[in-house]
Amino acid sequence: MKHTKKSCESAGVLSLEEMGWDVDLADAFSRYTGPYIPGRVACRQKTTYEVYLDHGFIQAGITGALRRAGKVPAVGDFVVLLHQPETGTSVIVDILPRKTVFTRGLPGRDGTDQVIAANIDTVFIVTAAGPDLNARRLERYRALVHSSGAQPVILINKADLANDPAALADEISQVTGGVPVVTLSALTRSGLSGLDPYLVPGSTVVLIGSSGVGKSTLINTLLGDAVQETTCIREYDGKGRHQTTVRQMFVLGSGTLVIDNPGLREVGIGTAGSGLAEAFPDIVSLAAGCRFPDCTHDHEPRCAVREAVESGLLSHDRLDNYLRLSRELAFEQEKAETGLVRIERKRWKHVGKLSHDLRNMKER
Ligand SMILES: Nc1nc2c(ncn2[C@@H]2O[C@H](COP(=O)(O)OP(=O)(O)OP(=O)(O)O)[C@@H](O)[C@H]2O)c(=O)[nH]1
Ligand SMILES: [Mg+2]
Ligand SMILES: [Zn+2]
Repeated sequence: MKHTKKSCESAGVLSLEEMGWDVDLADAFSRYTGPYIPGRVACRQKTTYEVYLDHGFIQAGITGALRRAGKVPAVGDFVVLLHQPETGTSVIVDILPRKTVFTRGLPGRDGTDQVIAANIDTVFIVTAAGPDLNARRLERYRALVHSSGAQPVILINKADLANDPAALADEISQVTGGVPVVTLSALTRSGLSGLDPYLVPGSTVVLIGSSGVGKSTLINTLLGDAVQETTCIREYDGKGRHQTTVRQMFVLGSGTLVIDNPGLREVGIGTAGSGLAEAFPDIVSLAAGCRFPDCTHDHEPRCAVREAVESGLLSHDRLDNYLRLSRELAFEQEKAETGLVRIERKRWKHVGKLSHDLRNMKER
């Protein structure tokens, strides 16, 4: 497979359609008449966005209205842009409806989930042979991916460091409930062809995983180019290791869009509630046999889930992990809701002030 150069350099090679533009997006965009153009966000740096256009590329800011509404474009978003001839700059005025949203699960300050990327077809959950390989962590990532609507694939990188890569893959496959597992080495290129089914033209893949598992190395290998040397957005983290600090979309020679990500340190579960059920289908079906419909499988009598653990049908670790994740979820949801209440309150204060001002005007 031939792969070409990176992001901004390769920008302009694709048409909107080749980036995933479809009738739904065209329909949503059609209500913008005037000097508007559509694009797709490739990179976000503080206040500037790099946006792919139909066979083009542009740098843009966002409107104050969008920022005030808390609508922050994410990498992968299709957006509406307006060129401002007076300043010679372009601004993003709207975000078109997202097909999938992949959130970090950690609510932002206002209680909303932090969006990692939008309009994603496939998520490569990258881990590496060695200490990072951890079934519990993978389960956690899977729960996040499942609620996003994208297809998860687990990549075990650094296969060159494993004594028996095939055995590793087998072991991980036991606990991933049918999610495909690909073992490879970004360094030696072994196993790389296992990714071919997902690297199809026009589809968008995002790479997530702990820092240091080799996400950027894999992207370089797929691009056939050292991206780090051509992008300035890497910084030294003091631990003697380079680290990606910005999310960025690249175009592979295959026509696939690939998004590199900074290593995720803490992956919360956020409001990805439905993802929990997807990651633990065994527990969900067991729970149907619990005496209480709202059983937490913690202390209630006649709990079918705990009985399954006692009879050896379900592993104790797995239930533990499930319980921990659901507690975390409840906590995050509460935080999110408190955030919402705060926003509501602010809005009512604003409305209150408005009607007060209006009354004053009438009285005058
Ligand atoms: N042995 C071996 N080392 C690898 C492989 N892939 C990556 N590495 C090394 O792992 C280290 C980290 O690689 P990166 O690509 O920067 O990791 P990352 O996941 O992008 O890390 P962050 O950007 O911090 O999230 C580098 O020293 C790579 O050379 C591999 O397949 N085998
Ligand atoms: Mg990286
Ligand atoms: Zn129960």
